[in-house]
Amino acid sequence: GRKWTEVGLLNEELKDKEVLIRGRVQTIRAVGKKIAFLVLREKGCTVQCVATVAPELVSGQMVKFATSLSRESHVDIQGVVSVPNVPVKGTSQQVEIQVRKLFCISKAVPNLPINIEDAARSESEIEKALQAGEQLVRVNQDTRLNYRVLDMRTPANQGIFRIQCQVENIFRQFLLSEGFVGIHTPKLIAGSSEGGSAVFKLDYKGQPACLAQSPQLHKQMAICGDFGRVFEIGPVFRAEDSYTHRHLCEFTGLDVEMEIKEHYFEVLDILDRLFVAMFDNLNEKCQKELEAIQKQYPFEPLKYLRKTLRLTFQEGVQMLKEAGIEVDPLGDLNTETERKLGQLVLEKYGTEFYILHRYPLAVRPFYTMPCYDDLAYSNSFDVFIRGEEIISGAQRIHVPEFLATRAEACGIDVKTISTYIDSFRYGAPPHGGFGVGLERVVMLFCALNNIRKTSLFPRDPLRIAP
Ligand code: ATP
Ligand code: AMO
Repeated sequence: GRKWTEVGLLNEELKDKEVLIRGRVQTIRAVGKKIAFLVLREKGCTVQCVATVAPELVSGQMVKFATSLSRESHVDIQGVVSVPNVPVKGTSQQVEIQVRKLFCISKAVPNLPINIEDAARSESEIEKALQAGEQLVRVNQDTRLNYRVLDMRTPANQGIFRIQCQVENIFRQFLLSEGFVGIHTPKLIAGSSEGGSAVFKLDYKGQPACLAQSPQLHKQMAICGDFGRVFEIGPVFRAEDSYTHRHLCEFTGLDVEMEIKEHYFEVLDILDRLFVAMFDNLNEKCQKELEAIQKQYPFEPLKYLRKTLRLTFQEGVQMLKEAGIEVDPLGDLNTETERKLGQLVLEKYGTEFYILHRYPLAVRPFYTMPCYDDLAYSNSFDVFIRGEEIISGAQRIHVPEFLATRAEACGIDVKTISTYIDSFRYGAPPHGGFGVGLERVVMLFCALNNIRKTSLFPRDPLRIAP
């Protein structure tokens, strides 16, 4: 069979070699009837191809055919690699292809709803172009999401979803190397797993049921089943009723649950090493992807410490107080005070990634273990990147009577979770864990302003298609 070379791998070492490449027509420009310049794109990488009319090379008809191709059509090009004297502007690859043969594999319609080049521009490039009097359409978020298949083709989006895959990959690899077992828990369940109202209700063959708001109950049951340490990567459903920059109705949860011997800090130790390893790996192994994202959405690399800062909730409240912001020491932080605390932590400790622990019990879910020394607080934590929450976790109550009491006190219909509570009646080890929102990790690592940018097909209160 014939062999195709990836556009991203075309370089000077292939000079004078004949290659076969497949990709999309990003742009075409004719110079008279004798030359056509065609930028071919594959997986976000681009190369300039030149078709020049010459005997035994390319016919005039072929140049005409090339210039008739619509943008985004899929083509095969056979040609010879050359190194231009002046570097090509605007392509990722620095070599050129002298076209010998050109085949159209699949045509795109001539009027695309999104122009990929426009969709790939940064805000400052758009401003500059507009000032220079260029005609261009700013591609808004809704248009991008309506035509996501086109939007996905920009280099930044290619980078974002490859990074997302790598986050998931590191999560899995790291936990496997620490003796965790990957599990899958049901997404159709009888009752709400987190309490609260943000639950999708449905009819399960005549019985009331919910879409799981988290794998919380079943990951704990796997601990009761002696798996010791488990993780899950799976969908999470939340019937959020407001439209925000960081809430989706369906997202990907990265969940961890583990036995502990003495202290919930054992969970934090795993979390700490996992995330430092993850950030190191992304910075080291995903440079190309990060650069592609940076080009469209410039951001400062995340500042994080070798050993993650741990502050108690009370210390956080005190820092806010010293900055003139009063918050309820037994209440929760809101989006604004979380952001503010993020700034204060950055100024004082030089990190944009930190753990806040010992939250007031009243603001945590029913399964959270209170602090042994002060029942107003709990063995729980949230983790923040750039002042926004990416993780929640805690030590759990493993005493069934106490668990039932707490569930009732939190207004949960204990009947709907009786099999969960019963799991603790056959001897249950002390345990704890945490849940991470995958889309939030990618959004905040790259300082993106909207979680819809890091969900391939986002589901929010206003959107269930495409
Ligand atoms: P979690 O599901 O763990 O609670 P979260 O990021 O939604 O994750 P919360 O503790 O619920 O965190 O909320 C923190 C703050 O975010 C709230 O005090 C509130 O200001 C804001 N918030 C949370 N949920 C919503 C929502 N659906 N719409 C608008 N704002 C919200
Ligand atoms: P929590 O409800 O805080 O905790 O969720 C864990 C993490 O999931 C992400 N997240 C979301 N991401 C996108 N859209 C949403 N609507 C959304 N809601 C939450 C956040 C959050 O930190 N069972 C506990 C975890 C545990 O204790 O193990 C839980 O679900 O990044």
